[in-house]
Amino acid sequence: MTETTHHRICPLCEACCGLEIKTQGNKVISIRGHDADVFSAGYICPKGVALKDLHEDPDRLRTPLIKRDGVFVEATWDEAYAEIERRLLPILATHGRNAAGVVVGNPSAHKIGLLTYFGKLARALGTKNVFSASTLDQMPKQLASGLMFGHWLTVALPDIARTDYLLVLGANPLASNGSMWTVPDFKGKAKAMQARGGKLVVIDPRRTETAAMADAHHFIRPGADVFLLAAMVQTLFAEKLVSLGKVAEWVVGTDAVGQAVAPFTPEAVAARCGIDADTIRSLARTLATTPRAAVYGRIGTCTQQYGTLASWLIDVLNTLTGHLDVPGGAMFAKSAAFATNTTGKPGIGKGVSTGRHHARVSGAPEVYGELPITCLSEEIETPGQGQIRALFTVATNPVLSSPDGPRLAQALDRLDFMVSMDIYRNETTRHADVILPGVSPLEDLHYDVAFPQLSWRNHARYSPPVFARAANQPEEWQTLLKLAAIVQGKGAAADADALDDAQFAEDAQRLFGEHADAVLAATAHYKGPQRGLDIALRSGPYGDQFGRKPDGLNLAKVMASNASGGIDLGELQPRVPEVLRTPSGKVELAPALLLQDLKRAVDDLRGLAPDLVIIGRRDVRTNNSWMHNLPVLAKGPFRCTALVHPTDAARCGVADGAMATLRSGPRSVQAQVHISDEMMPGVVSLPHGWGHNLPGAQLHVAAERPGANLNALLDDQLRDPLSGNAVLGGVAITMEAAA
Ligand SMILES: Nc1nc2c(c(=O)[nH]1)N[C@H]1C(S)=C(S)[C@@H](COP(=O)(O)OP(=O)(O)OC[C@H]3O[C@@H](n4cnc5c(=O)[nH]c(N)nc54)[C@H](O)[C@@H]3O)O[C@H]1N2
Ligand SMILES: Nc1nc2c(c(=O)[nH]1)N[C@H]1C(S)=C(S)[C@@H](COP(=O)(O)OP(=O)(O)OC[C@H]3O[C@@H](n4cnc5c(=O)[nH]c(N)nc54)[C@H](O)[C@@H]3O)O[C@H]1N2
Ligand code: SF4
Ligand SMILES: [Mo]
Repeated sequence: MTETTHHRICPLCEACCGLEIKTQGNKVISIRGHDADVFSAGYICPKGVALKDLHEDPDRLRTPLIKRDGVFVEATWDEAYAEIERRLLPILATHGRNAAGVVVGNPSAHKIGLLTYFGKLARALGTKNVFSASTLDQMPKQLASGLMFGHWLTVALPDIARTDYLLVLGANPLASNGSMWTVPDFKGKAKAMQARGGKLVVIDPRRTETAAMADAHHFIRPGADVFLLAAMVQTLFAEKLVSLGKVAEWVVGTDAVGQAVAPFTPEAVAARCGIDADTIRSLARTLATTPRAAVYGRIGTCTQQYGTLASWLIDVLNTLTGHLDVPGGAMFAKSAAFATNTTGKPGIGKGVSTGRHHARVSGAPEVYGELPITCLSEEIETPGQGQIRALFTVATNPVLSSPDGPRLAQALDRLDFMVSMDIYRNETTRHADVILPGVSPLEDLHYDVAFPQLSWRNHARYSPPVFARAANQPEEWQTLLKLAAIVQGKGAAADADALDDAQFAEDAQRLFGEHADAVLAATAHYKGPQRGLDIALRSGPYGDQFGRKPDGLNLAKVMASNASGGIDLGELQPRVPEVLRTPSGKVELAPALLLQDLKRAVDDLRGLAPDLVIIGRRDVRTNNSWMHNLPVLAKGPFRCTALVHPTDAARCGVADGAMATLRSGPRSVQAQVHISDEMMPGVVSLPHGWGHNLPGAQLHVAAERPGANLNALLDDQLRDPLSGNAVLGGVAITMEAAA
């Protein structure tokens, strides 16, 4: 049989590496990095290779399942849709729109069909009970960026190719391959920076893989980044190091920031963050006096009670030291498609706001159209008007990925009806009444919607499917349209493609007015996400404008570049003021919401350190909660261990390799101890996404070494009040040898 070569963007993490996949018939022969890829240049990690195992995994679902008398039975797609219509519509009719909830998870960011069509289901439902993994992750960064720059995805990114100093807080890109910053081969790029004399400095309660390659590493008390960052800002003002540089005329709020951080002297914060005052001053001075420098913070700075403040102060530092929007500093990508900061009037906009509605039970404000996922259990449990009785989960496993998973598992059993779109019967989907399987990534076309907006370099790359789908398997966008049609009372027999055409006609009218017919005619040979992508590319900043700029991009051109590694659109370019979408047309350095919240941190300056706190961890061979079933990744040393500093191990009486019981309030888990001086004393690290020993899941490989569920220990009531993001680190625990 002949061998065929395909090129495909890896959908497993935010690095978006270009892969070269060789196949024979319906078998994957090999997967390696695509050397010619204009963006990732051949880089790959072990997970990319695991796409073969994912595609071939016998546990991966290929047929809809309906639960009958507590047991899942295989069903046709028509039967599954009919069951959903039969059971869901009476709930909505009796209890109203908010009786339905929807949760969407991480893999949807890596599937264009899920990402661009999930909203159609949510809108069809018309519920305010919309939740996602964003409030377990980056919502603080999105809110801070939105308030400062005007849109939720206008995020300042280190220009690593040209910088000479990179300060990293709460990120471990050597394991995670980067996040809210698409930067394949971070290690190679950081080494190149060091080779030209640049410095990498890491702030982390653990001496991580990234910290180990850094020029300096400082332990920080978990959750205390806001104090360190505010004291660095205070130092800039106190030592007259503030110099906004090129963006000065576009920044407002500098003086207000100076006043707000006045209480945060390095001496005042040193004990609170575990970093001495001299070090704090020196960090601020180096940042201010290095011409090309940037600060980057990620999940460790978001998943804490001051997540939005910490995310904001990172860009305050970038701005006050003259590093915003200049080469070698913190810059903005210019995406070829789908970026709100390339549409509408350049330089001004509506900005972002929160709290258009509130969670029924907790009163938590809506942020970016969502409520905090940590409100989900109580919204299901608490009786009254608007109680969630029916739930859709789309590519998410919150029983493992969200705090107090055991409580959520119990809540899911109280639902009247639950539908999951997923590829596994796992810890969450076992609770569903109907499971609708998604396609394997190798059977799916792809273009990244979000990540080019966060990329270290501008690019446009498209992936055709490697394999054909089974004849009866719909694409995920078609499934979402079907569900939307059912909810809207159009019936389970509605034709998804016809619904899609009607939707495009409506959107084109709104977006293109008198040119709508021409746009529809020019793109009529595509359907679904491909059509949306062609329209976005052609009307985008590099687009052919439907023929008015013949050299510009369209989908056909991006498709044609697949084998040669995509289209390079060059290094990041200065974009202020054009990138801004704030109502003032300025970089808002001192948003009122944030200054107000900073008072919380002032009150907490003398907060006491608990004796022992827990944080999370990632390993390059894992991915959140769902790749532990792939043999090529699951083999090797056991990764779900609790890293404990020797002094804490001695104090708590736990031994290396033995099991320990970790407790927080009424919750507890048992985990295997690994004693390590990588840890800051007083801090224990345990990865999340484990705990594959729950009945009713079908994950044979993962169940062999199930591990402990970190989120069984965490409290779903702990949130950053501004963004609604869960607190996943710095939570007080106790530890003892397991009985
Ligand atoms: N304690 C703690 N908890 C955390 C974190 C932490 O650091 N500490 N990190 C948080 C973060 S950053 C995130 S993003 C969340 C992630 O949490 P989730 O959004 O729950 O994502 P995953 O755990 O990756 O689970 C993905 C689900 O999607 C399914 N899936 C995979 N591929 C596909 C597909 O192609 N189609 C469909 N339909 N389904 C698919 C998988 O089977 C699985 O059920 O976890 C969060 N939880
Ligand atoms: N291999 C692998 N790659 C992944 C994932 C995965 O599960 N596995 N998940 C993907 C997802 S969904 C995401 S969101 C990204 C996340 O990407 P990263 O943000 O790089 O995530 P982590 O590797 O968890 O690194 C977070 C670091 O923060 C530190 N930390 C914890 N608390 C604090 C604190 O209070 N302050 C500071 N300064 N540091 C703290 C932790 O010790 C850890 O080293 O990774 C993505 N990539
Ligand atoms: S770093 Fe690994 S998982 Fe992430 S995109 Fe690249 S190959 Fe895939
Ligand atoms: Mo994430």
